[in-house]
Amino acid sequence: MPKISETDLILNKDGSVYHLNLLPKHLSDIIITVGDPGRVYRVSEHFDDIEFEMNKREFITHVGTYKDKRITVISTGMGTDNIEILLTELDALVNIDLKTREVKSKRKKLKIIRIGTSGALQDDVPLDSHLVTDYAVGLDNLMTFYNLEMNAFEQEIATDILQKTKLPSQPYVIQGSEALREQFGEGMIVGNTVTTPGFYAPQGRTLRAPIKYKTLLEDLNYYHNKNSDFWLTNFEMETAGYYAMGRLLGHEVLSVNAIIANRIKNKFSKDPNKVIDALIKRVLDRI
Ligand code: R1P
Repeated sequence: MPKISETDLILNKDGSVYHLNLLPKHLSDIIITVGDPGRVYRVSEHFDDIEFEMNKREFITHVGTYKDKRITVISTGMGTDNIEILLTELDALVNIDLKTREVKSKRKKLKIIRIGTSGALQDDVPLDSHLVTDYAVGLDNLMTFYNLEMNAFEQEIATDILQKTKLPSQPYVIQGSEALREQFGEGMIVGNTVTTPGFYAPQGRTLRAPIKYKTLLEDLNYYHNKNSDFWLTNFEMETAGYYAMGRLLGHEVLSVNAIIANRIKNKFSKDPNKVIDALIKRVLDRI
């Protein structure tokens, strides 16, 4: 096995991975991730105890126990660039021998569940609902740097979206873990999530800066693949990165979303924390 160099895999003095600052012993079987670092505390306040805490940039980690189950919760900040770092370093913790810098011969599959917030792209996706992402559609450019393999259906949707909308380039389309959806998604709306490389113009918002794709919201709202009855249901900024990196590295990944805005009705939740807290509790009780 070739050794991975010191600059390809950067380790801290204590042997932990560079950005997450974690060691293999800090990972639970199912890992919860959140965007907002403050949300880590909203998850761990349900824990019976917290055995470990780490703060490094936007990556805040708490490890603790919930009803006899050990759980690691990590924040990521916003955007798929952070998700690339997260998934790569989590994978290194379990699938690379950090002492010899060699890839282990036996691969471990991680289970990762993102608890995020999101805006609805259809008027029948209610404000304050919970939505589990089936397919993610990435409008960001992360996958131009990886050899992601889409199956025939994902490829068809990717091509179709490019043809029917005025998007500048073809998105990547990728399904999340069906096994995790079975475990966590009961009672949630099943949707297809658009992941964008920004919050304002890339999600059709106009404040002061001139924007290029003035009909983006409308185009995504109207997009429909008739053969498969495929609609786009919501917007956020990480899910496609999770699903794609999960496939590239062989991990089970799921994204669940608190719908705190409806972009078609122009409505924002009166109490977003209530919707998020209910989603956190729902996930914790299904682990
Ligand atoms: C934008 O406000 C942020 O909120 C959404 C988007 O994906 C983006 O990260 O998710 P989180 O609340 O999980 O961060």
